[in-house]
Amino acid sequence: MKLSFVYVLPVKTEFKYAIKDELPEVLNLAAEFGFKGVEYNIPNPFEVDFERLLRLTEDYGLRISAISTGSAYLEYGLTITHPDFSIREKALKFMRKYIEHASAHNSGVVVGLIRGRRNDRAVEEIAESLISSIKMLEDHCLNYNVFLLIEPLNRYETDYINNVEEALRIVEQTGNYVKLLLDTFHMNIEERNIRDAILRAGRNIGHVHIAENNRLPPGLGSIGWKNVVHHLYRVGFNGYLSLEALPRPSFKEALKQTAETLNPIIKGFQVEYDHSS
Ligand SMILES: [Mn+2]
Repeated sequence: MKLSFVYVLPVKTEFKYAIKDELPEVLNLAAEFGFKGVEYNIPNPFEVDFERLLRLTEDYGLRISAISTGSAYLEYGLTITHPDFSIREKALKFMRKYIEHASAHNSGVVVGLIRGRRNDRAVEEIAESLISSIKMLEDHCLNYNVFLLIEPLNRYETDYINNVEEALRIVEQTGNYVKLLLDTFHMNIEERNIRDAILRAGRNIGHVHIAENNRLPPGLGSIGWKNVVHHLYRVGFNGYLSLEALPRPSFKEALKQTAETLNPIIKGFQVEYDHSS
């Protein structure tokens, strides 16, 4: 298992500005703390100088662990289940571009908020819409060797797919290019317990977001990280644990805090489970 962190690229800020000032410093620090990946949350995949981003990331010895898409929903209101077909088409166009970007390191594209909200629709109706949109992306995923990552989100953030069980139903009806993204913060709210949720998701886990029960970085809350890492290894997961926490007391401190909490735990289990490193 490897550490990663989510980095949200700015929407309206000059991209050059962000790259010049903050990002290299963050990448450098993360690499120093033993992180191996970075997950970019990209508001508009057509407006990002992706080649440059990729080169910069690789310059620091890091890989792109996933591409997250929540800001395309927050910024443009795009969803792949939107009742307005033209908006849905635009969201799918964004998804195809995200998939192309994610192919740089054969990682995954997150299907979180971009899957849309149920609102007054029946569950069956939105499920049908989501499944058909996902199937429209199947060829692109297979051609580019990229996964789609369905992320259950807690009830306060969405009214559709709140837990592992609901996400598994989508995987069952699509294919093995669709995996689960488990987020410890959301699991802590929605699952009976995190261990059982991990065991239930099993081989379908493609990516993991890590944060405490209070959204702080690991070590500043009450989640049992040894338990989490152990059960992820038990089901054969050997991918990224990607930090998605509040940047408190600061982004840099959050990276350090995460590394200090998780590096020893991962190392402890590596001898037993991780034969890839
Ligand atoms: Mn998440």
